[in-house]
Amino acid sequence: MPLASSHILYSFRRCPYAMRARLALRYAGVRVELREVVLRDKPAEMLAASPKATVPVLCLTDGKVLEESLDIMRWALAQSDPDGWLVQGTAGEGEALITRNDDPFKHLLDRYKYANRHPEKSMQAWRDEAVELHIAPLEQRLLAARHLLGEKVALADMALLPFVRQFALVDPDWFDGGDTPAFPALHDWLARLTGTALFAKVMQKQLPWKQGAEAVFF
Ligand SMILES: N[C@@H](CCC(=O)N[C@@H](CS)C(=O)NCC(=O)O)C(=O)O
Repeated sequence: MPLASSHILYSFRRCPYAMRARLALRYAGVRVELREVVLRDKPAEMLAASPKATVPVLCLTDGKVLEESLDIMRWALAQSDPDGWLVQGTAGEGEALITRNDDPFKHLLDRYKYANRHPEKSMQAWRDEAVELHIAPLEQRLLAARHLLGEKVALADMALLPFVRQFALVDPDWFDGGDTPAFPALHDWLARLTGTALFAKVMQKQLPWKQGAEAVFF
């Protein structure tokens, strides 16, 4: 494959994995060509670079391909990490949160979100499990500090943010809880991190990419 003149990110606006990759790339100030993908009609160019066929995929100008969102985040922060996302917390603490998020919590989140496809438990029972596993422990951390690993934003905050947002949006009335949210510290953390210019930027709408279309830079 010919080497490209800029890095290329295959992405899908609402995918939480692609969102975390875009958050890190934008924060690090890495310029990429953004190619919005339609998941049921993925471009041949993306599939040729990454037969695994999930977004995000980052194709670097040196020919390397990163096809895991966390690899893209870490690569972006290795280019530039102005606020020290990589240096918060103790070794392993952030990794443990991300592992719990990406594996058992994501599993429960999908069941809570699409409870009609998983009738072996009620929607509320899926939610209760997700709360016990992940949401309540995150609340405990945020009662102690402004972010998950301490006062400052860490990689773990941004890696978890799109998934916690998805959890909140399944039933916003329940999550927002009127005047008193069930998880006030998490509610506040989510509002703060989604209220930033960075978040607004990564959620900008894009038309799906087609070969020959004018490149969109991000
Ligand atoms: N472990 C991957 C997971 C990526 C993933 O599952 N992305 C979903 C969209 S949110 C996807 O592309 N699924 C394939 C499809 O829907 O065809 C990562 O962290 O990048």
